[in-house]
Amino acid sequence: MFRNRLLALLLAVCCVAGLSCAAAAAEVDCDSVYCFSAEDFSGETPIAGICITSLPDKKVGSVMLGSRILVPGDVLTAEQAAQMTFSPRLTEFDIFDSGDLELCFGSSESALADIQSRAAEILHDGKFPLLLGGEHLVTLGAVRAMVEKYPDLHIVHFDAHADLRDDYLGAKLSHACVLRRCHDLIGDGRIHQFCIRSGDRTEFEFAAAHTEMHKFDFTGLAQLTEQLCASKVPVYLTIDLDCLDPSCFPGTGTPEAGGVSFLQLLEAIRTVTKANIVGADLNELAPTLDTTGVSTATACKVLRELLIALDKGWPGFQV
Ligand SMILES: [Mn+2]
Repeated sequence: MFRNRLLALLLAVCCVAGLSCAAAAAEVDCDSVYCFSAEDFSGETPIAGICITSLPDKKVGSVMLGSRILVPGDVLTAEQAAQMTFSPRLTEFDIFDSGDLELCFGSSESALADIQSRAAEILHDGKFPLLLGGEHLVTLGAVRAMVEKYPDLHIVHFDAHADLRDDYLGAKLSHACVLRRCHDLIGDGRIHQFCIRSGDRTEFEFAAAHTEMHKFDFTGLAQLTEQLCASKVPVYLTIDLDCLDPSCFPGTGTPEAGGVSFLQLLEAIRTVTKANIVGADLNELAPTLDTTGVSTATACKVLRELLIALDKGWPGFQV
C-alpha cells in the first residue's frame, strides 16, 4: 500500500514511460522509491483508492498535434512536481500509478482494446481508474470497460468541443467523434456536456436530440449533480483540458477562445465529484505547444485537485 506518493507517482510515470504496463514491473528497478511493482497493482495487496494509468501520445486515432502528459525529462520540472505535492490531504489516501500504456501505432482499435483491458483490470480489482491522456479518443476505451460493469453509466463531459461527429475526415474513431461513440454505447440522456463552444451543425443538432449540452461554462452543473446524487447512478467524468481558456491553457492541440478559468474548473470538479463518480480521465495536454510550462503546471494542479476532490472525506478546496 502506498501513501503520500504523488511526487513519487509522477516521477514513476517518468521512470516507466515507454514501457508497457505489464512489462514495467519486470524492467524497472523496483528498489527505487519511485517505482511500483505489478503485485501492488493486480495482486491481493489491498490497495484502496485510485489507480492512475497514463496514456502517452501514440496518436490513438487522429493526426492531432502531440497531446501527452507527464512524459520523461522534458515536461515535468521539480517545481511542478513539488507544486502537486503541496496538500496535506494527499498524505491520507492511496494512489497507485499503474504506469504508461504502450499503445499500438497505426491501429486505433488495437490501442482502444489495450486501454479497455487495463481499465477493466482496474475495475475488476475494485479500484477507481483515472486515466491521463493523451488525445481524447482514449476515453472510449475506458468507457467500453465502464459500461460492462455499470450498464446504467452516465458521462459528464467538460470540453470546448462537442466531439459528437459521426466521423471526422472519414474516421469513426477520432477525438472529434469520441462522445458520439460513447453515445453509441450508453444511449440518449446520459451524456452531460459543459463548456462546449465549438462544433459543426450536425453535432449541435445531434446534441439537441440525444445529449444534454451546456454551452460555454458550467451553468446547470449544480442542478445536474443534485439529480445524479439523488439517483445514485454511476458517473464517468471526462475532462478535456481545452475547456479552459487558451489564455491560461495554451498547451493543447485545438485551443478555442472563450473558455472557463482555472478556478471555475476547480469549482466544477468539486461540485460534480459529489456524485457517484466511478472513473475519470484528464486529457489533451500537449506540453510541447506551451514551452513556458504553464499548461503542464496547470494540468498538474487540476490533477491534484481532482484527486483530492475524489476523496469525499475532504471538506473542500485547500490552496
Ligand atoms: Mn476538446
